[in-house]
Amino acid sequence: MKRIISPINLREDRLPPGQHWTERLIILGISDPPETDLKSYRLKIFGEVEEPVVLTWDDILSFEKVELVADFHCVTRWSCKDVVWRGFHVNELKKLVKINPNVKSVMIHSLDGYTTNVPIEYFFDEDVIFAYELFNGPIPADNGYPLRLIVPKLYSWKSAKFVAGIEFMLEDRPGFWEQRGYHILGDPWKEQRYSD
Ligand SMILES: Nc1nc2c(c(=O)[nH]1)N[C@H]1C(S)=C(S)[C@@H](COP(=O)(O)O)O[C@H]1N2
Ligand SMILES: [Mo]
Repeated sequence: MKRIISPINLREDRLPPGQHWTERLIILGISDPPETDLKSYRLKIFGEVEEPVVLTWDDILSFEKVELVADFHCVTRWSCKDVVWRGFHVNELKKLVKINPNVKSVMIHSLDGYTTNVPIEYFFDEDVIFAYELFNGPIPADNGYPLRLIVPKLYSWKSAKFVAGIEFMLEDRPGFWEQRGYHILGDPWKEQRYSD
């Protein structure tokens, strides 16, 4: 299995400004986790693509499995070191759909109604994966079962849990927290917590 260590773990200023380390992930979400049955679960890839694609859970398991080790930085100032996720790399999507070359941003849609936007250059990055395992087992319900996006270089509200849709967009558009005052990008080293 291919192993990726996020470059953020290797920075000299590994802990971003205004953050402190915690022992474990703290569960944060807009509601209780949705109930999900893998037999009926579907992942939709749509928007600015030549042909939209709908994936089953078996399709997801057929992609090359990768392991990502990455620190996790929450905008509420806690950070967790060396979290281990397993799943598939975002580049798998490029094999499935022809993406409009003018795409600027991606909106992630989740089963709890949550959305979050990620600029295309942050989305297609070396350390961005869709994870279905956390440490030694399937992702627990509270942490995003069955599938979550992990974007280590941005605050963790961008690491959407319970992912069911990936929408490619020509213009960036704010998601759930971005509409409610969170920063449109969210770089922890620039302390892009809230929009002014
Ligand atoms: N679908 C969904 N994803 C989400 C959220 C949410 O409410 N719904 N909360 C975000 C926020 S604000 C944080 S800090 C992290 C928390 O991840 P954890 O509960 O696994 O620690 O998930 C992010 N992803
Ligand atoms: Mo958060």
